Amino acid sequence: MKKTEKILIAGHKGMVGSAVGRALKARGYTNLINIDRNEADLRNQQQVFDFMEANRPDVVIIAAAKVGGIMANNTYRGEFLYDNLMIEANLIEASRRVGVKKLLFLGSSCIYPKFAEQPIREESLLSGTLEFTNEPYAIAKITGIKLCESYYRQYGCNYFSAMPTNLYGPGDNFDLEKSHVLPALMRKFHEGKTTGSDHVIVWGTGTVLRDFMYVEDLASAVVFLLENVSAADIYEKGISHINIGTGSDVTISALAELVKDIIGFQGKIIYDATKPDGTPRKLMDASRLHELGWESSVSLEEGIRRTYKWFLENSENIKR
Ligand code: GFB
Repeated sequence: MKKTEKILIAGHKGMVGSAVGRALKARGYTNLINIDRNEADLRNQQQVFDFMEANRPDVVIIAAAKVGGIMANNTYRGEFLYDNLMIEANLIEASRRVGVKKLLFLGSSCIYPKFAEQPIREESLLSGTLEFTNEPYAIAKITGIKLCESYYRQYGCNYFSAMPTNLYGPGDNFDLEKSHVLPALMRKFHEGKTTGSDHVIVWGTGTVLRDFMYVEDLASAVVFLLENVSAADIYEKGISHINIGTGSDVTISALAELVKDIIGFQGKIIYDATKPDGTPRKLMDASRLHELGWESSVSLEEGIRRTYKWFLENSENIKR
């Protein structure tokens, strides 16, 4: 990929999109463009077509999506399905129409069956029932995977998908109802410490496991894939996408204890088992990406420390 390629990051303001922008700039890519909400609502096909016709990028990264934690997914089910379907369909079709040379579509580990064999290999896709709480989002992301693959098979488009594990880091959403677990715990323990609260509520039983990747690692994997992997490398292996994971997971209770210790909260942890646990485990098998030459490098403890430092430095404008 030439350093002068015009690269569109759809979702450039989000945690993933902004980290990818930083990683591309650090690698010397100078021709990055964005698509702002006031230029086009990504759910509006004509507005996306008009933007792409006018800007004609060489490369497109789809990091734009309606995202959230388990509660948001289970509450806004219609929006999670409709918005994500429209965003991906408009961007992928518009890219084809204007001849985008390479497109990378990002999804999530929730695309896999609730009880997929662990660690989860790419071949497990569509092999079983999805987790109910995030089924709409999962179906939208699976459709995006299949759209990229179908455009490769029908039109020869160099479009493929990567499925990251649970992500966290600078720029995350810290809204206590809509966010993912790690930012939610960070905010809860921080506020508990500053207010002198004697306890913090953690949702669920704390027994389920998650594989957490620091978003700067994810951004590094995205740049690696853009520079070293083509759609043919994926589809000719008989898979429809490639996993991005750290290779290790922790229980939610171990995560809570780690965040609590790093922040220095002295109170108790109380588990609210009336809240859903979701999928019992989502450990990604990232061996294919490792074989291609990429490994994650930021440990969970280091990632939490960096995120908390960012949280303290940006507390006045974090998304709450
Ligand atoms: O991160 P999270 O919301 O999403 O929840 P998923 C992970 C686990 O943490 C669940 C527990 O068992 C939650 O019950 N948890 C404990 C909490 N305390 C909290 C809290 O205060 N807030 C939140 N949010 N969780 C998402 C999917 O599933 O994973 C998305 O719904 C996406 O679509 C994302 O795929 C990566 O990991 O369960």
